[in-house]
Amino acid sequence: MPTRRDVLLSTLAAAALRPGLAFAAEPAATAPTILRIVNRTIEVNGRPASVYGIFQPDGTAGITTRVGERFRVRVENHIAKPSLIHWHGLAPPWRQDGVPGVSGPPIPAGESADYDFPLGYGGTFWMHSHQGLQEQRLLDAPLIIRDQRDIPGRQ
Ligand SMILES: [Cu+2]
Repeated sequence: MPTRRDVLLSTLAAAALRPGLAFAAEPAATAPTILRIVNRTIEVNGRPASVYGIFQPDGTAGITTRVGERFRVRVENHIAKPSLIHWHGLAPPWRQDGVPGVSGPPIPAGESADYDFPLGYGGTFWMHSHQGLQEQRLLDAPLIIRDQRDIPGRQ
């Protein structure tokens, strides 16, 4: 049975062989990936520390997706304060850029916001809050966009 990695690599290989064709079709609508802004406790020097985090419902930190997919995400704010997530390294429409007071208001406690834009390039990025000092309290997570460079033997 092929693994997700096998499927991803074969898809990317097909895209590399047929540049301009593989990602030309409009992808079918899919359910958004849920990202929850949450409180969590970690251990620092043997003592508990209250910090934030960004996790999918299955516990995955942040998101890993690939070029050609849409960035279709719903951010749920599960902390008691307003928050907003900036997609560091991506180039979304400016209203979806996640900078409070610039691209839009923060997400109030208990509410959510939806994001949907195409991913035109790959890379290893991160997502983080631009609200107050939330980033310094670990309100951040990986943001990985795979592309043909993930195919072994290619640069
Ligand atoms: Cu940033």
